[in-house]
Order: sequence, then C-alpha cells, then structure tokens
Amino acid sequence: MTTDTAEQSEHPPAANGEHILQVGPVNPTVASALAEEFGALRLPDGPQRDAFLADYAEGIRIAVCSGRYGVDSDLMRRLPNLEVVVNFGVGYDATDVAQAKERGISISNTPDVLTECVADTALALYLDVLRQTSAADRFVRGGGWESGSSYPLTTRASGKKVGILGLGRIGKAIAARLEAFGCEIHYHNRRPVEGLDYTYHPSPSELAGAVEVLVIAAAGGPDSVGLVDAEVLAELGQGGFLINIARGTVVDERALVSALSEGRLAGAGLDVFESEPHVPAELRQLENVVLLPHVGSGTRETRAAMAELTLQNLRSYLQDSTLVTPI
Ligand code: 8YV
Repeated sequence: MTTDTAEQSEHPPAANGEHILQVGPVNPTVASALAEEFGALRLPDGPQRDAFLADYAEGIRIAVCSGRYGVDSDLMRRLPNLEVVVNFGVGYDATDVAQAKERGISISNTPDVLTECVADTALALYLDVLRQTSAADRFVRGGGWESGSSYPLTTRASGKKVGILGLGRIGKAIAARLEAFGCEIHYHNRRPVEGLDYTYHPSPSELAGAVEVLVIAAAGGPDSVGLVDAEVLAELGQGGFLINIARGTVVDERALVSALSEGRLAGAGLDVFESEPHVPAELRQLENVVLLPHVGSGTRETRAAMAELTLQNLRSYLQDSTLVTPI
C-alpha cells in the first residue's frame, strides 16, 4: 500500500482507530452502530473490493457479518491480522470455521435469543403444510369457494410421529411445541441427548423411516451438507412431509425437488434454500409446498435482541478481548 493510494481512497480510515470491517449487509441497528459508534469500514462489493483490501486489509482485526454472508475462505485469507468474527445469527456456516480455528480467530454468534421465534416458524410451517392453510387462503382469494367448490381434505396435524434432525436448542423448542399437539417425538443427533423421553435413531434414514414428518433443525456447515438425501426422502415416503428451518444445504435440493414433483413426498415447508434467495421454479409451482424467505428469526423483538447481543460481543471484545457468546 502506498501513502498516495491511502490518501486518495474513497474509504476513510476508521474514525476511532479501531479496525473493524462490516462484511455484507447487516441488521440496520448493527449497521448504524458500526458506522456511528465504531467508525467501521464497509467492505465494498464488485471491482472496488480489491483496491479496498489493498488499502485496508492489514489493519482489520474485527469482522462483523450476518449469518448469510459470513467471512468466507478467500476473504479470511486476505485479512492477515483478523482476530475475531462477530456474527449476527446463530448459524455461522458462511464463515470458514476451519481456517478460523487454524489461525486462532475467534467467532461469536447469537444463540438462545432467537430459539423461540425459529421454533414458532417451524410450527407455522408444520401446520401450514399439513392443513394447507396458505393453499386454502389462495383458494378463497381466487374465488374457488364462492364458485361452489369445497376445499379438498387435508392431513391431521395433531398426534403425528415427528422426527427432529438435530436436537439442539432449536430442535428441543420445536419438540416441546409438538408435544403440546400430542405428537410422538423421535430424533437423530450425533449423540443421544440425556434426560429426554424421545426416541433416538442412529441415522437420518432410520429416523425418516420411523416418522410421518421430518423437521430439520441441524446446524449448517460442511458436516451436515446433503444429510437429507434421496435415500432419506425415500424412507420418509410418499405420505411423508419435510420441514426445514435450518439451512438449505442440509438437504439435497435436487433430490427434494424430484421427490415432490414426482409425488414421492406428500409436501414440504421450507424457510431455507441451497442458494438463497434462489428458489427452484419447480417448487414455486407446487401447491403442497409452503415457501418462506428465510424469516425464521424475523420478528421485531428477536431481531432487536440479536442486534443487542451482536453489539455486546463487539463491545466486550474491544474492551478486554473476550466474547459474550463465543461458538
Ligand atoms: C438469521 C438464521 O436471521 O440465525 C440464523 O442462523 O438463519 C437467521 O435466523 C440470519 O442468519 C441473519 O443473517
């Protein structure tokens, strides 16, 4: 970096001398605090990125990002003095965790504060897919009812056998809600969870074979890519339903689209997709599929709590190099 380049840069240095970088769009409260309180730099997209990094990469110690954009392998490699990634969201699969571990870079996320809202979203999808409330709403709006037709019968939602793939904080909150619906809870996790009266299955396909509805609540990242594949979907079977509020990458999306299009699965409720915001055209045409734009945690209350926790992590790191909620 030459002094000339730095002086001519359109990106001013961090006002308070701290070297904080905002990566990608973040929650508006976090974005305002980053700009106004912390004088953070904002990583540009496109062709300006290289020039920006040439000017500023060496000085960056802290990156703040959302679960969606993260600090990927390439960007992390280009930030030689990065110490910490402060992630807005419980999921941090968009960040290169392996490289972070290797280089001793810490990561924080926002667990707990979003558990209830994400679990509520799973239940909203569960009820909608089985009872077809969105499709029935379209039927009323489209004049189907007034024209004298009856809406077709749907599937009972109470008392089902439901499998939870990933019985962590969010998985447990989903299970607790389903218990209130009289459902029998089965699950698969890397290890059985102590002290819970749910039925454990040693693999995703054994779980899928034992239940009528499979709910994915497993963390994203390299360990869970394609965990729900064609074989798991075949086990779930023609009468089975799939709900995903976790990450699109946990499901083989092509296999899911084929199973739904060919009638080998009864329906699906999806808040997440493999390559967001892209949603396969085939899915949009299916009446037995409910599609949400990744809004699991998207309430005013929860997003405010996530923003607060993100900023607490940042302030704590700046104060004494500790994180409130490290991963
Ligand atoms: C977040 C999520 O809103 O927390 C997560 O992992 O998937 C969402 O609830 C999203 O990550 C924010 O970018």
